Amino acid sequence: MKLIIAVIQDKDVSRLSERLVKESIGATKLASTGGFLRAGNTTFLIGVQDEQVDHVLSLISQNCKARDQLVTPMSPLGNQVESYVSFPISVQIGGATVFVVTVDQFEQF
Ligand code: 2BA
Repeated sequence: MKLIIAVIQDKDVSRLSERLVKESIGATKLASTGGFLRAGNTTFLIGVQDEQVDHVLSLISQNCKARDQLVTPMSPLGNQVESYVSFPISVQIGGATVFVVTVDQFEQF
């Protein structure tokens, strides 16, 4: 058995959720926050049999798309701690960041 941990942009969550429910694939959604952008995203925990992994990965890739987002990080100006200049940069947020890990044991009580 595998646990698929997928960090998904909020905009893609309902489409992916609907697809997983439609295919009777169990999933848990956790509200999460990206460490870089500090914006909300959603982390799916999806427990599946080994032979289902490729199918679930294809559902994720079909339902999640990469987007460019303008962000305005604050950068220090010179040596003056209180002076900052901000300039927008474009960051591409992937369709999904996915980890597949082996599950040693699975129980439901
Ligand atoms: P964030 O950490 O908010 O990152 C959003 C996007 O910002 C990233 O998209 C990447 O394109 C960019 N980015 C991240 N760190 C950067 C840096 N130090 N310098 C410049 N640009 C940077 P993705 O790579 O598609 O990641 C989307 C979200 O997936 C991340 O949101 C984070 O929540 C999660 N994630 C990405 N890599 C991860 C990892 N190795 N471990 C755990 N979660 C991860």
